[in-house]
Amino acid sequence: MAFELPSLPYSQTALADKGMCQETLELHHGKHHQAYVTALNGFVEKNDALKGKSLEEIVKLSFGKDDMAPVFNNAGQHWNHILFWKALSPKGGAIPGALEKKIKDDLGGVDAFKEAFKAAAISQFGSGWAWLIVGKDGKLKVTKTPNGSNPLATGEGKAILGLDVWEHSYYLDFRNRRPDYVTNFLDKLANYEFAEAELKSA
Ligand code: MN3
Repeated sequence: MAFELPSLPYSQTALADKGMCQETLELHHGKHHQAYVTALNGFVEKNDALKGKSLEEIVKLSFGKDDMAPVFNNAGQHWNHILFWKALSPKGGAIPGALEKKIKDDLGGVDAFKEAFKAAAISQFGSGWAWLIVGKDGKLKVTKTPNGSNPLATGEGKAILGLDVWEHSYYLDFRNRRPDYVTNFLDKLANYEFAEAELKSA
């Protein structure tokens, strides 16, 4: 069974007045994410060790292996984007009560969380991702990873929110202004309802 591009959980125009235009979603979902899926399927087709494995299994087994780097990059990016589309919402930005309390307890409050997330997203040199995760100790933590890597691969914890900081994710809407893209995500686009549901099932 080949991997497939998941449908967006909203229309391609749904985020336009929230700072992510139709053309960004057309290219990012329809071209970039699709390319990772197509490449991954090509590797699975040629490698019996990957056949029948879940996406999570392929991410974990290919992580940190030089000869598997192209497999990892595409499997990681497929996994990352599946989470990313769910982490955006036309009704984003509002933090529900249980998640807000957890943020206050573990990260010192919403303002401190947003500052930490911005710092991670902005300081990721080149391409990569910023994450809100539930760590091994059960506490929320803000982290970042380069390129196609993620907290599943590194074993840091369970990602409940992720932000793509590759230039293809923000250049049409924010040009070179990554900090504005990150702030816009945290205040207007982030699907904290999804994050809270993932927190509860962690
Ligand atoms: Mn991307």
